[in-house]
Amino acid sequence: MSSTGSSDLVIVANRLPVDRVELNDGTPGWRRSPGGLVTAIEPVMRANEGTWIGWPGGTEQDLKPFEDDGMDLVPMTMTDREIENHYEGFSNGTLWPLYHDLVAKPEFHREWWDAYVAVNRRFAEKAAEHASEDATVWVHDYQMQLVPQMLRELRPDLRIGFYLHIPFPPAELFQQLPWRRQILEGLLGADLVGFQLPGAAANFVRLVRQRVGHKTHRDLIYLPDGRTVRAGAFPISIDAAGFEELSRSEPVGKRAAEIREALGSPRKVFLGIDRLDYTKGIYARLRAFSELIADGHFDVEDAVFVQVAVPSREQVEQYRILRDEIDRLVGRINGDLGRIGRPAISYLHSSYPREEMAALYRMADIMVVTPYRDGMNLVAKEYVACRFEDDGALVLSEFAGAADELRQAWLINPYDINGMKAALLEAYQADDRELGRRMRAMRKTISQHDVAAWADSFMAELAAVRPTHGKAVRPARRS
Ligand code: GDG
Repeated sequence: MSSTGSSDLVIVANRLPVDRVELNDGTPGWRRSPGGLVTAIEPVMRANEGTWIGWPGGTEQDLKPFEDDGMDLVPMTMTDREIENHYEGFSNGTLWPLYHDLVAKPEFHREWWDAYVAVNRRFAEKAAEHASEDATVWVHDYQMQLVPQMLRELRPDLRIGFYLHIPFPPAELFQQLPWRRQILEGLLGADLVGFQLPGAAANFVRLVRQRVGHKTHRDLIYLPDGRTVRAGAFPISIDAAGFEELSRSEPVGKRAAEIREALGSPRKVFLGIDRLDYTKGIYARLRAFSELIADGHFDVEDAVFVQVAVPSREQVEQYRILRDEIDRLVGRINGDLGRIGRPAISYLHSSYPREEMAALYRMADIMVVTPYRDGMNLVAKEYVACRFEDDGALVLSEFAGAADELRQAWLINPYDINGMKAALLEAYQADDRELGRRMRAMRKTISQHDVAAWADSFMAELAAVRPTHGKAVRPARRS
């Protein structure tokens, strides 16, 4: 077999870790995008001179591979139609709601599926072109679930890992998908299929047994061709030390104080930071907060809610509807409960630099994370990492992956508004001892399981699944 590529480690993800932007002099250039995945994978990429294959956003054609800060980046082009059918359509209109417990109704369209297959094939072909003989390829997330099998057919020499960042649904829901078997077979092209939680891995193994008919034993799947696939849980994390350092820095401390002052120095500040997504439970949490004011538990002089909603998937209709709903709710709450210069909710529809995020985490007394379903939720972990004084409260949905590790948060059911109100009030009233006890325990968890440990454990497990096959990948751990 001829291998054409030269990279021992190839990352395949829907997005590249950079965005196409216009530089100050008006020429097109690249800017590093903020997401957690880049931070997670960058160290292992550097240690192995890796190549990252992904879409830079937009429809610009003829983009050439380039190097950015020590990483080889290969931009994939997408046409308007592919963006509509693969990205907005099958990925975000079918899979996203289906995998998040049907929080919204998934749509099934055959032309969306056709585009999904075509785009996955193009990504697989590109990975096959760049991977060296016996290289490791790590494929990411729900937009790319067919890539492992397509790549395996092109390059049986490769060691292939797949990681799903979002939940993997129970069989009862997954079964609705007209292309359920193709997706399962697509994933089985990998040697290791990684999920956030053990329950998701178990859902996958059960579905493979029922729908594809392969033999399974615990977390192992035995394929007729003799290959073994492992399904496992690898809960993702954050660069905890990096966030803490940023939070401790003087400019961030100053900025945190400035924000509180600008808010009118209330006794307590509640904070929500989310992509504006219907899975995140923003509407219900703002209602719960406003009812606590309306019921007289506290006043707008005592407490304010800062909600940052980062613009997301604005071309998808359900996201536009959600934005209008939240706009209306915030307007109504502030109209009913606010006073001059004292809105109950300070609502920001925008994205911010990392430093501003750290300042927000540092100034907030109560972080409110209430998704109906979330693979992990890194915002919850980032808040904990930034609380170096062991203070601050975290109110966290049981249905976020992070709830498995952050047991000392005030855990809530986001469908239960009264339960959520009770937890918000408890967190508001908690004394320093109680806050310290909970936060110390959560900080210990986060510092022991950071993102470098996550990437290393996935890589180590991937190497262990096919020990006689593939080159060694150097670990990411920084000394
Ligand atoms: C998916 C899964 C899983 C947000 N706004 C800004 C900004 N962010 C950063 C946060 C955080 C990340 O984006 C968001 O991550 P989440 O985990 O909270 O949520 P999703 O975007 O839905 O991520 C999720 C994750 O993948 C990883 O596997 O945990 O369950 O849904 O890191 O800080 N960063 C900056 N400015 C912003 O305005 N700089």
